Amino acid sequence: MIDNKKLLDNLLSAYPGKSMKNRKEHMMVKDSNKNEQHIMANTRTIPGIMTNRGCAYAGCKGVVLGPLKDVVHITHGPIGCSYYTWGTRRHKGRAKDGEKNFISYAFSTDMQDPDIVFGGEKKLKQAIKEAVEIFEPEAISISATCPVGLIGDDINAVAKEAQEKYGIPVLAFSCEGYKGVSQSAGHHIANNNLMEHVIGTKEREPKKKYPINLLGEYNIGGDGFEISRILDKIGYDIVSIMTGDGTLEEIKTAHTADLNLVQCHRSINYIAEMLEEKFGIPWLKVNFIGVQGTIETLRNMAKYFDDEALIQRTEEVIEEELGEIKDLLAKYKEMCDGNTACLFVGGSRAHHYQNLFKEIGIETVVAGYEFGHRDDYEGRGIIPDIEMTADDRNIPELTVTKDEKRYKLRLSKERYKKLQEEMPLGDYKGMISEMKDGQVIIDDLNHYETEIILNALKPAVFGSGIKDKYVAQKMGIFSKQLHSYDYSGPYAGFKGAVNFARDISAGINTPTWNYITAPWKNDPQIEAELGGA
Ligand code: CFM
Ligand code: HCA
Repeated sequence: MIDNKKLLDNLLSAYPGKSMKNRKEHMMVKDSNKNEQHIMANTRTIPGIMTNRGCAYAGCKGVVLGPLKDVVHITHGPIGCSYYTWGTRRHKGRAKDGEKNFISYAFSTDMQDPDIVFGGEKKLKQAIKEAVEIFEPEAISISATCPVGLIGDDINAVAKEAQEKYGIPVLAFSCEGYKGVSQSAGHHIANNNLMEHVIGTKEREPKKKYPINLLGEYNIGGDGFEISRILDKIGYDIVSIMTGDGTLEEIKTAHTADLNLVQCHRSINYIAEMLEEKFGIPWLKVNFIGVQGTIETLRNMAKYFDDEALIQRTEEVIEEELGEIKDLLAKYKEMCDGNTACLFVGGSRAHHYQNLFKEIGIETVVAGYEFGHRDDYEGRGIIPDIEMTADDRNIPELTVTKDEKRYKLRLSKERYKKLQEEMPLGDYKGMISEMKDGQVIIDDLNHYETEIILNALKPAVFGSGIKDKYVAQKMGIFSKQLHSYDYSGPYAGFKGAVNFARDISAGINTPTWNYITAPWKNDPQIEAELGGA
């Protein structure tokens, strides 16, 4: 049995003093005997370190805005930035009757050297003109990349002029990559703008009872399709999804829902909070990853709406769905049981997927986020406002002030309090509380640390992203991309759990890994540097 404290000490010992001190604060071994355990997060990566993080532009344009299918998303910047957010995340979108869907396109101003020298606004205006003439979109978004901020192009002025000229919303996002320490700042910028300019601008007649928004679900590999299938089957009225398979038209009406479900807390907590403050809609932390998580979520939702018929229908659907998957899940569990996983994903999946891994008998021994904040690790209750780090402070204050409160909370205070005791209403517990003693949590894991950890612990599966997948696989360790799901999915909900179990059991049980010799095994110098892998 490996002593994880020693493992971390060994890993840290290779760093020069200042870096060691810095990195030490970003890692811990869970120990429930300690009163409080804290972890440093959402701070700048040490320059020179190979991080998996992306930039504010990726978080704004790529993550939050990208899935909105009826909007032409123009990247104002060099073509590489646009290319980086084009398709690889696998957020899917299907146009319903009469809807537009521009998801498969990459729109960019393709800035060149002369634009940097003489300014790029002319090019941006031309790009908007072409987009309107050729595609006739419902709306346009403009996302700024690093050079735009550096040369001072005024995308807000261009957007305003275009909006007046073409009569459609043209939204400008000042999400230059350097605006924060990671994607996280970009989420905040996107959330603020959608709240300020889109949400609440159109009314909607309810289609059924129980109107809800699904926040922080981006339909990666079709997850949102599976979740919507279940919610439709029970009878919920989905007002909007932010933003997977979503449209700006639907988001305009989001203020008409009675409950917000928050799947990825990290990327959308700002909108959830603002919707509660401004429109009185409570939010519930949900988790549609894992069978038990899905069941618990559905039960909490039914309890929230407090309707016997809904509670009964929920139980019927759970039973029916379980009946369809249980034999297959049991079969895959048998093939995976007793294995271990290391998970390193953006800001919520390294937590959410632990449940699903457990359900097929796999224990997560190391987990971490690329860009989670401390509340994603430690829970919301514990963290006071000191959490605001440089990247948060660069962003304008929330647009909702106390005087603007227009709606009453859609529950009595007493009922809200009572429900809070039974479910994560307006609350999020974070990753650490659900991990076991001795397990390791590491923030902003880098490539050096990845190699040391995988070498020492040799998990059966490493759940991570494209930047480190092949490093792991060259070491003979199966790696499943938990960002894009490689080419698979959905993994959410009931049917998704089976897809996941199938893919993981195939990956673990293939004999391929026995035929691989890590390159450093044949190179004594690298072998020594890696500490005797
Ligand atoms: Fe939320 Fe996401 Fe994630 Fe995220 Fe992302 Fe993503 Fe992710 Mo990649 S919104 S924090 S910024 S769940 S793109 S769909 S997979 S890093 S863990
Ligand atoms: C992003 C998108 C990303 C990248 C994934 C990866 C995604 O943050 O820019 O590094 O493998 O999910 O596509 O997180």
